[in-house]
Amino acid sequence: MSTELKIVAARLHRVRMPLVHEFQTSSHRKAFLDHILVELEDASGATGWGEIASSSDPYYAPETVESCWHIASQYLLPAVLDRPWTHPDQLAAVWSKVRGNNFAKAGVDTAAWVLYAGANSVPLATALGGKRTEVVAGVSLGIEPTIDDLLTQVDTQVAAGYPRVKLKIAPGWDVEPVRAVRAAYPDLDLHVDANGIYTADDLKLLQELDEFGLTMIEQPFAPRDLLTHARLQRTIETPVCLDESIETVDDLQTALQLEALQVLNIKVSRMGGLTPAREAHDRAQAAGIPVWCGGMHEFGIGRVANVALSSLAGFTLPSDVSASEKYYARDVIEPAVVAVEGVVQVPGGTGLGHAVDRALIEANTVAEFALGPEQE
Ligand code: OSB
Ligand code: MG
Repeated sequence: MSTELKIVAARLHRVRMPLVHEFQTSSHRKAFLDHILVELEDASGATGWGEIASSSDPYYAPETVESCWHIASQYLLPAVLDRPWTHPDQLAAVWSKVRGNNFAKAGVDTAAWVLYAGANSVPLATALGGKRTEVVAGVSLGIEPTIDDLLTQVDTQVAAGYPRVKLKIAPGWDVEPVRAVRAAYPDLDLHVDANGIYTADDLKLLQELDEFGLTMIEQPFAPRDLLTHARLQRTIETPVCLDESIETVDDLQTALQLEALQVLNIKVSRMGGLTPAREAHDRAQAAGIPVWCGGMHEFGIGRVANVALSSLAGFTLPSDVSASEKYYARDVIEPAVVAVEGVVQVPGGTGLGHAVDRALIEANTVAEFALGPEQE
């Protein structure tokens, strides 16, 4: 695959989509999301789409929609314009001097991979080296007003066929909701995600979760606090999973060395794109650490990229690639992502493998930015 590509126009679309069900984590509550869709156009007129799935607020990661807009429009898009390339790795090298800002990079990187897969007439998953034709999806459930509300949510998702349920936890919403869900579903593949809200003072409380046979405890402590993650892991059977702690492949190497994790959540956004996400997968696989693909409530474009990534061999645990309809009444791609009994098909069409619904994107666009011939 060595087709030469050159991006001649690049556009950002800030798109606002209402969520079908409000979502609450340990830090915030959301009714709609603004994501930035990245559209790269090459000299042949073909386009590749990517998604910058940053939260509006800097609570999950330091980035915001505004910071991503700034970085993508002022640094990333100008860097890739009018530069010949044959593989997305070469573009990732171009913006490597921009530190951090992984969500912004991820959207541009994904668009480049989609363009690359399309130009070489292969599905995105194949371009990445994925072999699976279907991936198992799990659902992530936010903090609910009451345990009864949570049980209703679990009932709905289990009835829909999802084989794995993850519960967001936070102080005051941890052992009791987990006990209730476990009592209702003794055999369910269940895990919890704290988004880094606990501290070393909470070790005892987290150890109490060990009795529920959880598949993992995800990111109990602050992102940089690898030592406390390692300390918890030494005292419990339940695997510790890292999410926010791992922003680079170097972070992963450090965490592996410290034995701070037994499972890795790979998010395309958090790692800065499919290029570093794939590298993290390779390192984890070499270290014998199972991985799964985390989500950021992606619209269809980012969601399909997550599905493609999850087709790699090391993604042996269910990924956060639930159906579009769990979050959005209508998605920006056609057809939407569907899950049947918790299983999502890896698209077999070239490039993204789904059509992009431009009319819906235009109808929901709140800001646009463009670079290219028509702007000069
Ligand atoms: O930690 O996985 C997380 C959403 C926003 C911020 C952080 C997280 C999440 C999710 C999303 O859990 C799950 C999904 O996209 O299906
Ligand atoms: Mg998480």
